[in-house]
Amino acid sequence: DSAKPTAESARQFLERAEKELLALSNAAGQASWVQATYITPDTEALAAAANEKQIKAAVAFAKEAARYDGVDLPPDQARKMKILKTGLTIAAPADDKESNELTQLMTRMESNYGKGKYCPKPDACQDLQQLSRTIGESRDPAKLLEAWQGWHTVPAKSNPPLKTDFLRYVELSNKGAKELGFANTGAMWRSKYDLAPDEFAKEVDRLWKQVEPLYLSLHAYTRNKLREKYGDAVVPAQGPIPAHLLGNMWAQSWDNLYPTLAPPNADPGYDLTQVLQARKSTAVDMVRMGESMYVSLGFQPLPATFFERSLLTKPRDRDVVCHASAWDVDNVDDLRIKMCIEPTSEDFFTIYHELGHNYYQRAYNRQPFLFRDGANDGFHEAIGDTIQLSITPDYLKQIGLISAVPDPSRDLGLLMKRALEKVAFLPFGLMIDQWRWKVFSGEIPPDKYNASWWELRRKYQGVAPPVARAEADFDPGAKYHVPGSVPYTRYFLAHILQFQFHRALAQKAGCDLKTTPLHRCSIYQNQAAGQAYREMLALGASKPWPEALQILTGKREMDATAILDYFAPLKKWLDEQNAGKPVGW
Ligand code: X8Z
Ligand code: ZN
Repeated sequence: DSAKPTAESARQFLERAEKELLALSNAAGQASWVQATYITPDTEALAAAANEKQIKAAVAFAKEAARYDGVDLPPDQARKMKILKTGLTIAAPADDKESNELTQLMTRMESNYGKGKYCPKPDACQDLQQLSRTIGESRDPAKLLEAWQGWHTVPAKSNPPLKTDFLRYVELSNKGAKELGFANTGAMWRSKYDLAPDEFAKEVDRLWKQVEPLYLSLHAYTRNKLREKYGDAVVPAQGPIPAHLLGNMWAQSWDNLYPTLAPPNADPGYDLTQVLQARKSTAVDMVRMGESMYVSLGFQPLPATFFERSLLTKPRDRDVVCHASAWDVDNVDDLRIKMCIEPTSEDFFTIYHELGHNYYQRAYNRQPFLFRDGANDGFHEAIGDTIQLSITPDYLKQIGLISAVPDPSRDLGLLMKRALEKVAFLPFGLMIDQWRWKVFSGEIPPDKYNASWWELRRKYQGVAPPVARAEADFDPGAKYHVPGSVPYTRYFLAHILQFQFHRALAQKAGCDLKTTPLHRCSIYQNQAAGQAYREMLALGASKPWPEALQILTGKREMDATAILDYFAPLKKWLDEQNAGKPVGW
């Protein structure tokens, strides 16, 4: 209607929007759950239809919210309007045919990724889990190369080829974003951080500059060790490291290389994978350990439905999207995780990550619907990772997984293991959206997608493809979040934030940071730390993230000094090892 918007009509509008969006979110959650855990043409169609309804409604409400620009509203209502206008990760064009096409091809991209297999022979297919095991465990360069190349054939072999769908996705989602007043989908993604989009991009650069020297030290040390192992012909003295040698399909975390890179006379004191396998721990056992950690901090046990409805192991008779995720299907307490758990250290840590999402979702479930979200998406990704940092040798001894805590004089090993996981990740966490932002803006045209992907991999990570690549390869499509349309800068932010959160919680837990280094402090069983954490989590998205950060840490800025302090002893040691050797590429 043409009536002039008022504070009262704003209130009524928000009430209607929250009610409708909640119902549509629940319906889309149910349909997407079935699609991701039982991939068939039918579940794909059902999920696409439910997502289309939700996205169309969200776009319509975003447009309607803009009518209240300039109307003086109470702070909560103004914040809800802002969330309505900037909260989408995908905007469908108003045209019905186009919104239909976009939501269908998005669902198809995710399903195709989930179904992806490398089949050297027709009856000898390997899925991502099997190929990842080879990349993580084998030290035979030929086997590593085959597993790497094998998985990287999946995007081009999908039906239709992933790049075909992706191109159209870029086009249609940009059209939708423009209809909402954004320059493109990337600009929309950058608009959610209570900062102007280019200010946010600058903030990300600033944080990267803070941590880059630490990454360079780790990279140089790793390159030297890999040269010793594989020789000059495989690993160059000065150049980037071939991406198939780093123990992970995307070279995003290098902790599988720990045995090769361990400092002498150092020792984390345990190999969690061996411990879990020796104990024959099941997926449920591992989830229960994670749950107990949260319960020890004063969180409530997971609801019974969590164990009835979650997908915890890979079904043998059907395709599923194995990439781990956490869900709150009714936006209240229908918490679930979807994960193909194996008894490994990596999966043990990922469970703590996923449960962080679930405990955040539950903590903010009494907020109005539009505030049932993280303070920003980096917070959401950091909640469980922070708890991972409390998985210390003392904690593992207390829960009975190891019998003795190694002497602190051997702690370089612990730090190295964590750095291979967390520090190695930083440039990867950054580069994916550096690529996508430029793809959405058109600065990277379709005929340069793969070449610019590798330019950025080289620029930020200092890694190179192990064999020549061509534009017919669509290597970005080999990483879940690209076909899954999940923004990635969140993980970079999370890797900075989790150390800030951990430092603040450690102080609240009474760790004396003058005598106990940050990496030895666990908040396990500490009520004060748990209480402080829950206070921040319960805010959800109701306040701008700097306020949530201030409540926990006393500071309003994201700040890399916490991660730098954490790894300072390792940095010193790495620089000694690197003395006189090339650093960088
Ligand atoms: O995707 C994830 C989680 C689900 S939100 C398993 N992560 C990123 C990845 O695997 O690429 C966690 C760390 C980075
Ligand atoms: Zn996550």
